[in-house]
This record gives sequence, C-alpha cells and structure tokens, in this order.
Amino acid sequence: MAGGEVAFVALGANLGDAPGTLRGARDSLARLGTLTGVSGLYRTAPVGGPPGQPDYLNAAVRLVTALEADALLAALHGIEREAGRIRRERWEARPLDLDLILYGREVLDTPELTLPHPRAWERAFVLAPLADLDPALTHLGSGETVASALARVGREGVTLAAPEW
Ligand code: PH2
Ligand code: MG
Ligand code: MG
Repeated sequence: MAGGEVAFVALGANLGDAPGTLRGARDSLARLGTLTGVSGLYRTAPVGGPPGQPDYLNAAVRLVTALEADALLAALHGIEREAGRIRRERWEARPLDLDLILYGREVLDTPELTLPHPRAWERAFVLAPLADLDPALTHLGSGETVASALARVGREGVTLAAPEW
C-alpha cells in the first residue's frame, strides 16, 4: 500500500490515569505513520492475570506505517516504557499495553512476535474496538470476520465508555 503497511494496534490500560495514558499513546502512535481509524474507548472486565485487578480501558487504532513489523513492535514497547510500564508478571495490571494485532497480511511466529495476534479473535475486549474500525476484517487463518467472532464470544464485560476520546 502507498505510504506503508496497514497495522491494527490494540491499546489497554488499568493502572494510573488510564484515559490520559491512552490519549498520550494514541498521539505517539500517530507519529509512527498515519492513523486511519480510532475506535471508541471501552471499559472491560479483566480477563486472566492475578485476581483483584482494576477494570481496563481498551481501544484499537488502524495505522498506516512505513515501519517494518519488528521496528513497529520496538516502537510500541518504547511507548509502553514511556508510560511507566515495567514487565514483571504475565497479564498483571499495567499502565499501558500496546499489542500488534495485524500487520498487513503477514503471518509470523517468532519468540518476539506472533502475527496475527494469537488470542485477538477470542477476546471481546479486542474484538469490540476492532469492530468499530473494520467489522469485515478477516482472520488470516480461519477467515472468520471480526463481527462474527464478536457475535460468537459475546460482549459480556465490555461496555462503551466513550465513542470519542
Ligand atoms: N490484557 C491482557 C489480559 N487481560 N483484560 C482486559 N479486559 N483487557 C486487556 O487489555 C487485557 C486483559 C493481557 O495483555
Ligand atoms: Mg495484551
Ligand atoms: Mg502486550
């Protein structure tokens, strides 16, 4: 595609000033290319991880970027670190999580990065924001659309907090 590859990035936060952190992250992501879509902001019940975590705020963006997938991933980790993220336990509460869900039509499985994201089509907190961006987007393996995956898993625990943010 002219100007780069189309990437979908999921955003999540459940520690500190989550709305402020997510707005800052959205602005940082915009500097990595061109944002061509921003989902609504969703309040979501935590899935997995240590018990007693606060609710998350989740969103997703579509980004057209000239960065290769590995450089984009490094940039996402840099934005997470700027937001104060320290990686300790898997799925623990965090000020910011940026997950690369899709990078063009790339299929990849390395220790650093799996594309498409292996759990995205099973999680309403990813699918609801993705459905705002492109409900007809298909999974590269199964061909299932975002809309039908969301209907399959259901929207339990996921509510729209703000259409614009
Ligand atoms: N992220 C996780 C684990 N669980 N639950 C919600 N609601 N939202 C998330 O972003 C999330 C989660 C791992 O990254
Ligand atoms: Mg995640
Ligand atoms: Mg992550």
